[in-house]
Amino acid sequence: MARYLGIDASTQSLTGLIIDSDRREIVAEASIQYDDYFADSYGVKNGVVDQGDGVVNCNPLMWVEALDLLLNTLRREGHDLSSVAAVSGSGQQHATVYLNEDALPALAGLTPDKPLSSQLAGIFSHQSSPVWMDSSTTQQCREIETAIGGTEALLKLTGNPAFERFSGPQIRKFFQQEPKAYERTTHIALVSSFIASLLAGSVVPLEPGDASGTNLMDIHRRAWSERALAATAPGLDERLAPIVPSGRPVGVVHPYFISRYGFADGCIVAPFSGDNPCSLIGLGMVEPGQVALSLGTSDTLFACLNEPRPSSTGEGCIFASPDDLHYLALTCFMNGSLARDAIRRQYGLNWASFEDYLAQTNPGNEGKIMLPYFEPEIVPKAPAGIIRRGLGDTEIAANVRAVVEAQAMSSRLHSKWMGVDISSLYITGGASANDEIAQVFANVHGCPVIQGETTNAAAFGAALKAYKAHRQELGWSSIVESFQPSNPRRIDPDPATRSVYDDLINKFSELETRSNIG
Ligand code: ADP
Ligand code: XUL
Repeated sequence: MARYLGIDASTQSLTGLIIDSDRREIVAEASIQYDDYFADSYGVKNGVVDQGDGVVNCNPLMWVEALDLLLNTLRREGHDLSSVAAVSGSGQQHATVYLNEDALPALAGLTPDKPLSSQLAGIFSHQSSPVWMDSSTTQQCREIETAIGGTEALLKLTGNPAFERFSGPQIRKFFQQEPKAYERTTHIALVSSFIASLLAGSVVPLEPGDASGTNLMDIHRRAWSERALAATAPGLDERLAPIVPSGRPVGVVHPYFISRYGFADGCIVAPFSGDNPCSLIGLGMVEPGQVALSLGTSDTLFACLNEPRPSSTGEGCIFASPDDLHYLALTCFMNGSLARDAIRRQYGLNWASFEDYLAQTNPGNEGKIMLPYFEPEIVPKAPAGIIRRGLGDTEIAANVRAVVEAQAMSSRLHSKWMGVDISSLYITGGASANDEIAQVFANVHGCPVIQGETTNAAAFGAALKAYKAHRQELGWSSIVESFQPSNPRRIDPDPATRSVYDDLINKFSELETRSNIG
């Protein structure tokens, strides 16, 4: 019997998911919600600390504590970790972890009699990790683009223009604002490679899926670009572990995890990738043309591509797929669950009543529209601020519908650059369990929405990645096919809503333009 563990270190939680390759099913799923455990000790809300002025970060020691908690939980729930042949994972993309010279010996020398956090508290050269919600690096973005020869040049080299949340601009800001701490930094990891490093007890390589969210990777060679590194910060090449293929093991679990949690000696650690790249795999998208929607903290719409075809409109990102062959085109909307949650809380609702309000209101919302920028929006680029048209603040039901319709229309408008025909949408993420939300997306896109077996495709994709690393001889198609849900839930669009949304989307687009957004 072979089992594989996928760990998703996402914005709001750390999830562990175990698959059984003989039974071809998910046998365990457990999550540690950061706010439940760390609101006081690390001051997090929705998993992060919002410092104001676009600065959003998190103490990386929280993720360390969460790993012990998660593995304890899996054990307590009776899951035998000795049957896990390999572990891989996914992380919220772009966030960086800064390590000092004590990191390597501390990781290698972990002893099982103390928790990780008490042994690793001193390994950071920077006590806060900027996360993907940080938007404070506009100046660094422009500097990097200029040094490379302009936006087009960076786009051609890395597949992406400089985005505020990407790791390169964040690293440059750290180097500029805290040069002494940068000097003390021996390794810079991503959340993904950091969690993998904890498991392996050494600083492990990165893989192309998450490395492509840094503005530092040559997207064609799937290797660090010396030009991009030089444009970002001095001595960066010495501080970054190499990029290796996503499907190749990078180590075995450290004895700490064998003694404490019963992992088998020799259990493989495969490289961790980003949450969106792992969701691509978890949703079975290993062929070009398929499109998916993740309704997590952010909403992301992404497609599998043959070629790294960048967005000429500056709306999208190109990442390498962890299948080590294809690419991932992605549009990221900051105000996903963040905005739905804000509306839910504003009107004192739970998810059931939120869903009821959606069911009770008419598609098209009688023409009432909202631009729901509770936080500064990534696409279209816009400062924080809620704009309502024909919509009163006190109309609960209409506000609930307006926020979801806005998100669905925005995802339709701002995914055109991908050049793919969206004939169905696979969905994942916390809000994908909500049928009424899924129905709005199906109606607005005019295509069926397909719900998978788990709302955590990132952790599932990570577990599949672990399977692949252990069984290198297997092709990706056969791996994802063997785990295809036998009876996926499909939500069909209501054809009567087609003309409603064709009309409303024009008004929505006009409102975006008139609001000087983009
Ligand atoms: P992330 O991976 O970014 O941490 P998740 O994919 O775990 O996020 O999604 C978490 C979010 O899912 C929560 O913030 C919450 O707003 C949303 N969520 C959970 N259940 C529901 C539901 N039934 N309806 C709508 N949203 C939900
Ligand atoms: C993608 C992005 C977010 C994070 C958090 O570019 O910034 O989707 O990966 O989920």
